[in-house]
Amino acid sequence: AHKRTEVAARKAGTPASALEKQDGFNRKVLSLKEFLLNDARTGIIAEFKRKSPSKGLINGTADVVEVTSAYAKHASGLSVLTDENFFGGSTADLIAARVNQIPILRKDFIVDEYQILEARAMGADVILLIAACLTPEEVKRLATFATQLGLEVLLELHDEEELAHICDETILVGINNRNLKTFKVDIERSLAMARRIPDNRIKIAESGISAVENILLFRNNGFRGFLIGENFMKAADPAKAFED
Ligand code: IGP
Repeated sequence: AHKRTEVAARKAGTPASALEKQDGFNRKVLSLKEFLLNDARTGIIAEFKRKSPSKGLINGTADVVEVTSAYAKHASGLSVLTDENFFGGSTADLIAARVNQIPILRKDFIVDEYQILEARAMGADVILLIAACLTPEEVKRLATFATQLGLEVLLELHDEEELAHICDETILVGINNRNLKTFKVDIERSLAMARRIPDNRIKIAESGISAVENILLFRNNGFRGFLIGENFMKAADPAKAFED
């Protein structure tokens, strides 16, 4: 509900027709799917996240261009938080990260087509749809809209009941290891759930990944992508943390 109010306010300031004239619309979209399937890269989607509801302030001083440029050398994609309220993110952060030539996920709570137009305008390649926030019909509608704009869609699941949210347009399926209500991370649960996702989807493990062993375990269970935020961001120098 909070998101809808926020979106309505921005819509009143900048109508959709004005967004469509912005630079991002002329950009060629980079495919996260293709980058994830390219074995010359790590499969890691490195996330720029300043703070979070579960951890509070993670890194207040990190420079978005410096950090994402270091990530981009080895990562398969970037994820940039644009939600300001809970995660301290901004559109400016994503626009700054756009200096990198790898796919960028707009990390936010998307509930309205307008936010997808914004994502395209600011230069994102992929949007996130969170099953826990949307009905299967809403996922279908928003994913179709995003696909028509040339964007890819990452559908985030946590519970088995949410498998019904998968649709033709959601080729990228993320499983959040973290329960959004209790903040508890449970990797075994994600591995069990992954077995129920159709083989023609690219599986991405999200949250709480802090060791190479975690990545190998996910990889051995058919995952192609590994979304990592805090583990790098909490370091004094996140750019160096990724290189190590
Ligand atoms: C990254 P972590 O534990 O590596 O910082 O997690 C990412 O998975 C997490 O930030 C996330 C998220 C979300 C944030 C997963 N789903 C939905 C905001 C909204």
